[in-house]
Amino acid sequence: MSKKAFIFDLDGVIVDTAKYHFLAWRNLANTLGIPFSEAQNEQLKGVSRVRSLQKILEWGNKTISEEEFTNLMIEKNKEYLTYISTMNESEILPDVPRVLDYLIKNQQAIALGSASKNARIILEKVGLIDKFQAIVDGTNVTKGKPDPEVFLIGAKSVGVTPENCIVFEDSVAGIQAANSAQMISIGIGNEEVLHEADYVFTDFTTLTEEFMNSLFITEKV
Ligand code: B16
Ligand code: MG
Repeated sequence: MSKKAFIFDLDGVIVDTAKYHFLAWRNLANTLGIPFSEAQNEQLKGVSRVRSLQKILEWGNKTISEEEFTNLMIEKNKEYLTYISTMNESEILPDVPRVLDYLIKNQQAIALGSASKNARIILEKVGLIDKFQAIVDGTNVTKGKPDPEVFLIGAKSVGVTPENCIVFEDSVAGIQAANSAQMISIGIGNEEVLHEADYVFTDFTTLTEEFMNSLFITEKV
């Protein structure tokens, strides 16, 4: 049996930081006179910080200088950091610790594959950083999801081949990234939205030990 690796996305899989991104992006958009809805925030899930601001400006039909763009990104992140500074373990999504501990008990490799440049701070805040053998985040990649780069680096960091990796993701772009990396993709969220995934679970509470056991011996075909 080949060695497996389980790669977790962060926002929407381990914690719900989308609500904090929403508050910070909405403030920024509103100061530019651009309306910003929760539906638009959905479209920014898994999308990098730079690409998110570009999309907001496109929605508002606005062009700004490079300098202003950089300043806005700094401001947005400052506000976002104030929200995440108060995070603690109560913000971990249901049954995430149960799944991580079961994988650890069964000597499985665990890695993080997130677009966020704040991933390490968040994992520290919620007390999960020690569960991960490798952390690949927005500071390690040049191409965002749906490019598979983040997951391929994750696989390499733990010494596992892509077809022996299992990715947990809540965004469509992330599922596409896992699929194009030839990894088993597991969507966490809405089945209709994440229909490209190999499997979909509403959340981790319905992910059984039997299912995890079956993943220990499955390879992507
Ligand atoms: P930051 P994930 C993503 O995290 C978020 O879903 C996305 O909304 C955010 O823009 C991106 O991280 C970058 O985050 O501004 O903290 O670098 O889902 O890939 O864990
Ligand atoms: Mg996500």
